[in-house]
Amino acid sequence: MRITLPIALVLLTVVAALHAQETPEIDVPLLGENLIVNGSFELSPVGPVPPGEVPEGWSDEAYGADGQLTIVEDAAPAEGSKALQVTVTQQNPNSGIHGPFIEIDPTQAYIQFGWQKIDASSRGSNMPYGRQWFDADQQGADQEISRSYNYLAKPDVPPGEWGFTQQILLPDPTPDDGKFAANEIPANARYLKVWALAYNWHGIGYYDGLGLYRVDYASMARERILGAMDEADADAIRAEIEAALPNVPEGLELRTRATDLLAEQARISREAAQEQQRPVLDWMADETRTPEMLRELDALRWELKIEALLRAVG
Ligand SMILES: [Ca+2]
Repeated sequence: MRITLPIALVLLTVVAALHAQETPEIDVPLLGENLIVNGSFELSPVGPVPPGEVPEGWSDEAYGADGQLTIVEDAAPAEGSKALQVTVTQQNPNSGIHGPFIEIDPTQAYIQFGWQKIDASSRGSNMPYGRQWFDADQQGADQEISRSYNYLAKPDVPPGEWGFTQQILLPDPTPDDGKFAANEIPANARYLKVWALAYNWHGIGYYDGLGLYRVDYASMARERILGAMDEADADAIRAEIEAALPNVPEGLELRTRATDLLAEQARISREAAQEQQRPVLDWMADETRTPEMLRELDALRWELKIEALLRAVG
């Protein structure tokens, strides 16, 4: 059957809407599968998780506590039917789950997200949800363990309501200073473990819809860079400059500058258009440089015109 274009567009819109419902507030393109296995806890039977065990896909109960985990039929919006319940008490104030080692590429971008809730009867809360980074030997990415993990911001919702939280993780742009921000991937990181905890608190908390995905940073950067080039009419400016250059004598600073700028514009366009995988920091450098480069290109065009006029007069 041949699907006409308008119908195909409608189908695409429906698919996009369904996807949007699954991950309600994510507006970046994702690549591949969820790197967290059983992040929605749908693979686990309802009921208490036996002491010493964790839900399928997870690695260990945080703090080696003794059976404070339960799978309940109380899912976050559009997250199936089940969620993880974590109960912390004055006697056992710490629990939660650690995921297994997940291999990552520190030059790429990721997003971590999830739903959290605390029981309507619970006072206060402390449910740190985040990750620990590990190096190629699966040792903490920082020798100081407290500097090897970070948490997402907590959702701002009242007790009894599910709240969604997300964080985009980008390569550390300054790996040599020995520190990295909460949303940065340390340059030596090759693995992470997801942490979904209830810590130093007593009450009942819930986790559901936990996700970790590669972000398709290239497609966003490509659109921004090539869009800026189109908007500035870079091809037309380029053609004008190329046409004017033969009239500029060799050895003139203006000529060197024009040649360099044309080469840079060509490189950024070429690399933005290609499909080959590039480090996110390279994309970010080109995104930052493009508007300034386009301004310089435009200014150069006028300098060349003035130069040509002066020569005609002189
Ligand atoms: Ca679920």
